[in-house]
Amino acid sequence: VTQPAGAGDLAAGVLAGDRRALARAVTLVESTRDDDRGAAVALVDDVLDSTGGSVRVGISGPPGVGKSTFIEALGCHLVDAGHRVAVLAVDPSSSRTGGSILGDKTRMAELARRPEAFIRPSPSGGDLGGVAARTGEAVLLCEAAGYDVVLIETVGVGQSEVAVGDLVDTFLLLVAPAGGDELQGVKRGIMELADVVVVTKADGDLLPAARRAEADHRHAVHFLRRRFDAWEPRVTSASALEGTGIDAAWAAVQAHHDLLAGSGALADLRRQQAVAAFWRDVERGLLRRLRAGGATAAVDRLAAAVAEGTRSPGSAAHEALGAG
Ligand SMILES: Nc1nc2c(ncn2[C@@H]2O[C@H](COP(=O)(O)OP(=O)(O)OP(=O)(O)O)[C@@H](O)[C@H]2O)c(=O)[nH]1
Ligand SMILES: [Mg+2]
Repeated sequence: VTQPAGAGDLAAGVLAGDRRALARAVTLVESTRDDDRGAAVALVDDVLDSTGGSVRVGISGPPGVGKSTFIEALGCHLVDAGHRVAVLAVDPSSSRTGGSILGDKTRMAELARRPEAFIRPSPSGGDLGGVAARTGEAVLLCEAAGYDVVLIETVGVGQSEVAVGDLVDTFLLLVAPAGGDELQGVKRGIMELADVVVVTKADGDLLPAARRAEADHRHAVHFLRRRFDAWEPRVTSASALEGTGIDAAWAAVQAHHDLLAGSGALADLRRQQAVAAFWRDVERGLLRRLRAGGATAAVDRLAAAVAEGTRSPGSAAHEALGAG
């Protein structure tokens, strides 16, 4: 593999824990330009021996539930405890709005000021699968730079939680202080991804509702499928505004992580995730290759024939792959 000049310097900067080098490295792996890809993968390979040393946590929840405020409070709590914390985002809407999940950086202003924290908005553009793949590489770069906690934020819309679940050790779901019918609003499939459930805004007038929601969710998770047989999801509540329950939420994450690490399940999980990421990249790459070059027009004609009903999807795909 030939590397452009400076790639080795970038790897050295990342390994030295230099935040500016890390930021440039993440920009490189997020680049959608084909000619950046070689340098990006060479960079990740260069630092690969120094990866794997973080607690990887996915944090999700519906819009407005308090994700940004919670991550700010948790991040500061962890930095105070001596951790180095990276916050990344997978934003399913970024391709639509051009915006970013962490665009409201004002909500994380305090964490952003800490030298022990690295906050990275979601890459804009591209499909969710591509964004998640590049976020997986950003996780490795953060680990190589010495961050021992990586938090990946995503808005709860369905697919994005599944994509983040493929990247993390522990999945933390934030839910609103509401029970009863509104509990039904949290999709069962999403609840089944959660290792830790935290009811937000457990303060002031909302405190009784938060306590009820905590009990309701504790009851509910008992009957759901689990991500790991040996771990029954833990339910807690917290107020990011008052700073209460943040330590308990982290203790639950830590307990889950310790259990996985101690049993060998963590190594298995990460191996499976890495192999799955490989196949997803291969699939996406094959699709891109098929659409590029001279095959585009032929493939488009086949798609049109399927739309008109003159070809079956399977027959058209068979020919498209031959043409690719
Ligand atoms: N009472 C109370 N309000 C909170 C708490 N945490 C967040 N909020 C409020 O809830 C609103 C949404 O908070 P955010 O942290 O922006 O929520 P989010 O989930 O990041 O929102 P999106 O990024 O828009 O999906 C804000 O008005 C916060 O002030 C809390 O612990 N207690
Ligand atoms: Mg937010």
